[in-house]
Amino acid sequence: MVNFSLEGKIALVTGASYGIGFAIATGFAQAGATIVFNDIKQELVDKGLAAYKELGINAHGYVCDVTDEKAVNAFIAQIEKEIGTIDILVNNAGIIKRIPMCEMSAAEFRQVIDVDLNAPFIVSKAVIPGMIKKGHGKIINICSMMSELGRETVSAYAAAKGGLKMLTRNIASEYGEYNIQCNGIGPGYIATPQTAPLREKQPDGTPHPFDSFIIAKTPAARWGTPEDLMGPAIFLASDASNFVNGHVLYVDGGILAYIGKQPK
Ligand code: NAP
Ligand code: GCO
Repeated sequence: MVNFSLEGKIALVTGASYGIGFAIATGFAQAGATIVFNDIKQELVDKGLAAYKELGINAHGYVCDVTDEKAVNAFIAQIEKEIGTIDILVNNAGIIKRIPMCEMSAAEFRQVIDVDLNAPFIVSKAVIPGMIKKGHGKIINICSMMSELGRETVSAYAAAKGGLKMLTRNIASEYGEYNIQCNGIGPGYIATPQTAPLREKQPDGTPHPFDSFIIAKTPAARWGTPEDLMGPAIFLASDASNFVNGHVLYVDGGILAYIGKQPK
């Protein structure tokens, strides 16, 4: 019997008070996992805890900035002491800055790289020793369409997500012999707070041009929802994917396969 269950597993999903991380953590809980998550602000951790409770999930929430290596190491040690060794890590926390490259400061570029690429390195490095001791582990990095494609104004984000794809492959290569699988999920365009500015109605009530653009570029002709990512994440977190390693699973409604709707 193929095992998709996460019973008895401890899953850390970073930045999971809401959005994609919250949906993935909810799916993991439905599959039997114990949920641990973090956010930068206590008020968001509290909001997240309440939201999980509303779904009958007793999650463990902590304040931790994933870019702060010292704080992350203390955070992981605290989880291992209070809850147990982490079986599943989802590097979900992320930011984006939509600024034309020549108008973007180096500090702004570095900030995106710090959260979207350096932090997955920092958190994975803190979690892997426990996984080695335990004899198994699952690391899932939340990549992006921008791990494969560029577009105007997202240079830092695309560089980070392209790097995250290669960090995924490198962790898979370096730690596969310890029965640790590291894969990526590449969501398409998903309706969350991060993409809200791209979906805002125009003052005259017509759709945002980017909204129409994505609908034309997606064979499914719709934006994805965070719930669309739950099943793929459970698969990559479960024993059902123990021979899948270094792979980025694109959950994009077919965007990467499609040239885009031909103009009528
Ligand atoms: P979101 O709604 O902006 O949520 C991002 C989460 O990350 C928030 O909880 C945020 O907390 C947290 N976070 C940001 N910086 C952090 C830090 N330094 N330390 C700890 N937590 C931090 O984003 P989303 O749409 O759910 O996206 C989640 C992930 O999926 C990101 O990696 C994103 O790049 C990726 N992704 C999104 C899409 C999409 O279309 N939405 C598509 C592909 C990939 P605060 O609220 O406190 O900042
Ligand atoms: C953007 C969007 C995208 C999505 C996602 C697509 O401005 O282009 O925010 O980057 O967030 O990464 O997979």
